[in-house]
Amino acid sequence: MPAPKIAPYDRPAGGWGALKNVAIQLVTQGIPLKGARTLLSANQPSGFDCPGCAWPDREHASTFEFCENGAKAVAAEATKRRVTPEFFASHTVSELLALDDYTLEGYGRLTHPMRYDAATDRYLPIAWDAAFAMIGEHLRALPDPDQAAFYTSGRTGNEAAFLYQLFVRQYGTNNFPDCSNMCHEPTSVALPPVVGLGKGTVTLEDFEQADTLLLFGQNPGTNHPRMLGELREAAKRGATIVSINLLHERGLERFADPQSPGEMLSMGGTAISGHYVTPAIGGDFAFVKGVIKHVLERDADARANGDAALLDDAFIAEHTHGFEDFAADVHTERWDDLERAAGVSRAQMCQIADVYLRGERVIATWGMGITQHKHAVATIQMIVNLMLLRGNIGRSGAGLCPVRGHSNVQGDRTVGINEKPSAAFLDRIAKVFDFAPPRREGLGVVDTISAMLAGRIKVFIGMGGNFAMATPDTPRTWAGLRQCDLTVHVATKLNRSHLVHGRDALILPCLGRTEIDMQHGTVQGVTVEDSMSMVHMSYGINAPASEHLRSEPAIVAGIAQATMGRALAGHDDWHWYVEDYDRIRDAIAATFDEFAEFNRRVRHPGGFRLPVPPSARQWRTANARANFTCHPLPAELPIDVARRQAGERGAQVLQLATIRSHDQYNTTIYGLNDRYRGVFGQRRVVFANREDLDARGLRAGERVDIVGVWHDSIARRAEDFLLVAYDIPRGSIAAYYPETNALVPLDAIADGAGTPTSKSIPVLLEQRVG
Ligand SMILES: Nc1nc2c(c(=O)[nH]1)N[C@H]1C(S)=C(S)[C@@H](COP(=O)(O)OP(=O)(O)OC[C@H]3O[C@@H](n4cnc5c(=O)[nH]c(N)nc54)[C@H](O)[C@@H]3O)O[C@H]1N2
Ligand SMILES: Nc1nc2c(c(=O)[nH]1)N[C@H]1C(S)=C(S)[C@@H](COP(=O)(O)OP(=O)(O)OC[C@H]3O[C@@H](n4cnc5c(=O)[nH]c(N)nc54)[C@H](O)[C@@H]3O)O[C@H]1N2
Ligand SMILES: [Mo]
Repeated sequence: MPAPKIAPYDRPAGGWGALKNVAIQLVTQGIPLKGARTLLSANQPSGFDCPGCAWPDREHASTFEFCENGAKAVAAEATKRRVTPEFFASHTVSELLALDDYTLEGYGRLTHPMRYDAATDRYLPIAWDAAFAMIGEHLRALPDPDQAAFYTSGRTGNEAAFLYQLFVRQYGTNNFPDCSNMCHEPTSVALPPVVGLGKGTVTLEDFEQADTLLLFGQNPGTNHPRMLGELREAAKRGATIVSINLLHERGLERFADPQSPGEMLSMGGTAISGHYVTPAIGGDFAFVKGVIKHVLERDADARANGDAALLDDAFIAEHTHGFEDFAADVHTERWDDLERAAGVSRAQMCQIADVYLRGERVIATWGMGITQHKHAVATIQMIVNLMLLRGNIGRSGAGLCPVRGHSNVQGDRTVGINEKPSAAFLDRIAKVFDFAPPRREGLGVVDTISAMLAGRIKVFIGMGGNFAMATPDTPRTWAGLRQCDLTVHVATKLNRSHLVHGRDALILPCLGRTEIDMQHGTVQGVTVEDSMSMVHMSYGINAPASEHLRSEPAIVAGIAQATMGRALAGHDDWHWYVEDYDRIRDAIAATFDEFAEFNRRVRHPGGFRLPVPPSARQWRTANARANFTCHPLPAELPIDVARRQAGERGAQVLQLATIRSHDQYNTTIYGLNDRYRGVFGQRRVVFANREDLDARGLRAGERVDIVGVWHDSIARRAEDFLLVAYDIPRGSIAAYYPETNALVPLDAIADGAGTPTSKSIPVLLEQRVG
């Protein structure tokens, strides 16, 4: 293990470092040769969809796209290491709990279904059928199906997800907490009323044609590395790229493509962003509004001078609603207030407005830096307002691009993982499958945890993911999980959620996407939907990590059969669906018109694109128009509320953004470096502005505790972090997730979306004593 150090990084993102780190990962996972072969099948026509992220690829093309972090995700799944019954026999759960997450996942792939045994505090092997029977007994014993919650993490393919929601609805609840509740939920809430669909409107072809890109709050160099290829091409052909980010992320500044011999040899790389804006945490809302204000002012000037209008009047008149009210609302905002809330000068807002006005084809992208805030929904709608002003939605080279996280998080939602299903969808389910699905709204992630704490959720089933670590208010979440009668996790690798368990607990090991899924003697593929609504097939190529693994669809069918008996209308045996996944896809096609002829269309090379009406200027909103929305600056910013609540220590309060290091995939830690940010051999670091440290009598290199400030009296503390002086706006600090989740209050959520405000948590820094 390398000695911890802090050493600033000044080279481009990508480059030789990326190649070297892939090689290190393959060796770490014990698979240098198999791993290299596996990597070559990622996103290939007959290979698997990369489980790394949801960024689309070139039609599952035949050229290999190099991606360091995709390679890490693939290598982590193809690892040689195994967690066997012998492993569990030699460790009590209490012993395992004392280990860190990096160590837990490092033990490798789970091989057998396991059941918790309280007498020995160990997991013991259990036969699949016995495990299913145990789940069935628990579920049938509940007095009310709403006492069970069914979590989904976004790696699950469409087939498993569809079957899962069908079973759960037949069982009788809409309790579908989903990783997207913590992720792009504000996008899914913000977009439908304004453009008629909760998804992005652009394709990769639009990226090829855009002349201006506005990148809000996302770090593609780490989290969507293949996107850097698109940005590099755009920069090379002279497009203007504007990054709006709390931090100067290396990948947004300069990128050397490992597939470009020139860039690799010169060590130079391509400059990406022509403009870089660093708002204060949560300042994007005011920043975008300021940009809009200048756009409107310049347009008014142009008209007054008799010059051509700068707004797309024809588009606004024909396609939109609410412009007049919106413009009046923007007019009332004062520059002083916008500057203070944004942490960006008026001059810079005007400069970016001018860039926007020069653009003929503008794309706006956004990630977690936008969604994980109290005002996330309003911020996204403000970005839409900006785009509508010049008709930048629904024509080539322009549009909205929320950059999703998990590789099938969008698809899971599309096929029915939704705690607030529409009436139309439920009607269709009722008709196709001939049963009465529950109509009550179900629980999302945060509400599930509250319900657990109140004793109203007794059975928790997790289809992938790491609920105990990914969620807010860690000690409270753990208390909630521990009061359950039964917790079940379908997983590929050991993680902490398996150790923070209910009275009964099961770990059900499943195939990963890189593995061959054989059912009834035939190789099965699963389908996924990427961030740009492209649906395609994924076939694993590796032998399963253990002969005892089952596929996710098979596990769902097993649970459903054991719980419901032979009750499914249409086909009375759940296993029938699993014999041939085409049958599940036919059921999906019967349920959703947009999946008509699913099996035929998905076998086209590259798959097919689901309908995205706003990309053709068809607005499926209540008034059949795109809508401008008014959102005034909040009377009191979240940070000011926290300062007031902190009383005499108010002036000391900082806002914490919890972010991903380069060596992690959400709660999975691949390594202890965050190379581009200059952090090596450690994760417990907190990035802070030097002046903020000085003002608090703190110094870089000291160790601190991060302490929560919230309106309730619950003590929240994350201990022992190294202070790193960093180029970050004053008042803002950043540290890695999931270590900091203990600081995120359960009720700190995005208005209207319920997403934990993981990017804006009010905290104090306390020097550690001793
Ligand atoms: N290798 C790898 N790939 C991943 C993941 C992973 O963990 N590892 N996770 C996957 C998932 S599920 C997701 S959702 C995505 C996440 O991908 P991102 O959306 O890139 O997520 P984060 O790393 O959380 O941080 C986002 C960025 O927001 C910036 N930021 C923080 N606060 C603010 C703010 O208030 N305003 C602005 N403008 N910027 C801010 C941070 O500096 C950071 O650059 O990636 C997916 N891909
Ligand atoms: N503070 C803070 N909290 C956050 C965030 C943040 O930025 N800050 N980000 C949030 C976001 S955007 C998200 S999406 C969530 C992520 O939350 P989750 O999706 O719950 O978490 P992951 O870490 O992605 O889940 C990892 C586990 O999934 C299992 N797994 C991996 N592949 C498979 C598979 O193919 N099938 C099955 N069944 N299991 C598999 C493995 O056992 C692994 O341990 O976290 C959220 N939490
Ligand atoms: Mo995510």
